[in-house]
Amino acid sequence: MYSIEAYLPPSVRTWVDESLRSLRVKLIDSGILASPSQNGESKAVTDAKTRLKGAEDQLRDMRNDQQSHRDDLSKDYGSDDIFRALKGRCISTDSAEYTYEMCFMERTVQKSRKGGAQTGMGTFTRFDKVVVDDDVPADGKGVGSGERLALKFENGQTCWNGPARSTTAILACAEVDEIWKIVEEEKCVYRMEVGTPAACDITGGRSSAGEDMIVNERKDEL
Ligand code: MAN
Repeated sequence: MYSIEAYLPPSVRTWVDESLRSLRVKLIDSGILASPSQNGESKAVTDAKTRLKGAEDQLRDMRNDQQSHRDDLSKDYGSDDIFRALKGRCISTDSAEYTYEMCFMERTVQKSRKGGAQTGMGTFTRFDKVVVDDDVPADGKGVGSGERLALKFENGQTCWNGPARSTTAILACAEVDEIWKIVEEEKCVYRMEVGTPAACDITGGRSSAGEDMIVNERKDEL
């Protein structure tokens, strides 16, 4: 093309040059030709890639959502799904220099009463059974003795020079949801005693593992 141009008079050559340049700009604008700043990719291809990336991100978010609903469904919430209704309900209490919070089937946290950041004491992993042997105080706010249902919260914030924080919340029958007591049994291993009406309804239903759920021996005492 340029070799032909060389034979053209200068004015015609300029006109041909300009026409070619404006055609090139139109092709780039309409996405047919790649602009030099687009790494050899036309605008149409770049737009399509952006849309694909957006759709992929959306799909990934939806898959994550679906997985968390599946995980939730596969967790054992006890007979009649009593515990499913409690999921996410939070109760808290002050003990020494901290406020402790337990959100049923979600997480436990420790917050300094003087303010500042909160410390994760574990996220809910499973139900467990623990055998306890305590005297019940006069106000009835104690786990008593026998086998009790417990909520395990694990993989919390790592303790300096120690394990990831974890909490065992032992449940006993009570009229209201309440944290009765919190002790740090070992460094960063916490034990909570929790009263909840949900524990009163555990009357020998079957867990998904096929084992008998715990019969709360304190039920008749109340
Ligand atoms: C914080 C709290 C305590 C814990 C120490 C460990 O002060 O989480 O409960 O024992 O860290 O360093």
